[in-house]
Amino acid sequence: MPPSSNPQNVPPRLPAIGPLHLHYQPQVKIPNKATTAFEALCRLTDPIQGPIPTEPFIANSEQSGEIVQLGRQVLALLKNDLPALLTKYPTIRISVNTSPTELNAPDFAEHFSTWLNALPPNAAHHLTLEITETFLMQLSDAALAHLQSLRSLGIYVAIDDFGTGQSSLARLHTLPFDIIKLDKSFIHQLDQPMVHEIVRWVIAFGQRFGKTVTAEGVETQSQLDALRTMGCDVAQGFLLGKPAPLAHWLALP
Ligand code: G
Ligand code: MN
Repeated sequence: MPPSSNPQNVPPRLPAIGPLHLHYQPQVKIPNKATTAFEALCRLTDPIQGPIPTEPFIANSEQSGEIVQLGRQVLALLKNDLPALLTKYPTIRISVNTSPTELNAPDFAEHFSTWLNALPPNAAHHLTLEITETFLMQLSDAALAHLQSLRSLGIYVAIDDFGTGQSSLARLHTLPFDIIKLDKSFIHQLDQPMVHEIVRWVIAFGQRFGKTVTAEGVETQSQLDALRTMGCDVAQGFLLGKPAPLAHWLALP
C-alpha cells in the first residue's frame, strides 16, 4: 500500500527488534490438562510509554505491509527460544500466527525454508501455523500449494478464530488443516443453548474428520467442564494460563 498522505493514518513504525518480544500461552489437553502446545504471541514495549496494545498495532502493520517484517522478527525470536522450549517440553508444538500478507509475499516459501533448515532436526513436527478462517478460505492456489507442502513436512495448520470468519462449508472440506480453533466468543456464550449446540456440532465435526478442536478463551471452570462433557480436545485461555515470557514456562517445576 502506498503511504497515506494523511498523517493521522500513518501507521506506527515497526520498532527495532529490541522492544518486540514473545510471550507464550499454553494449550492443554482437556482430559488430563497436559500442555500440548504453546501459542507464540508478539508483545511490544515502547522504551518510554511501556507496553503497546498488540491488536491495533498488528492491524496497522497488516495495512502498511510491515506485517511481513514483523512476522520475520517473530520467527527469528522463536528460533532462539525453540531449543530451550523443546528441551523442557519435548512433545509440544509451538503455534505461530501467520498473516495473509506474509503468506502471499513472493519470497515467503524461500524465507520460511531457510528459517526451518536452521532449526533443530524434526522441528517441523513441533510447529503449527495459525491462519484465520477468512484468509484460509481465500487462499490463492500458489499459497494453498505451499501450505500443503509445509504440511507434508509435518507442520500443522490451525484455523484461527473459527466461526467468526467467512467459512463456506462447501470449501472447508477441500482445505489443508489439522486444528480448528473455536473462537472465544462462542466459549464466552456457552450458557446460551444455541451457542452450546453450535460448539457441540463443531467438536463432533472435528472428531468425525480427525481434526483437533481447540477451544480459545477458556476463562472459567464451568466453561472447561462443559467442553470436557462435549469431548473437546484442547483448551487455551486465562483459566489454563495467561501469555507469559519464556522464562516463566522454563522455570515451572
Ligand atoms: O486471534 P488469536 O486467537 O491469535 O488471539 C490471541 C489473543 O487472545 C492473545 O492476544 C491473548 O492474549 C488473547 N487471549 C488469550 N486467552 C484469552 C482468554 O481466556 N480470554 C480473552 N478474553 N482473551 C484471551
Ligand atoms: Mn492465534
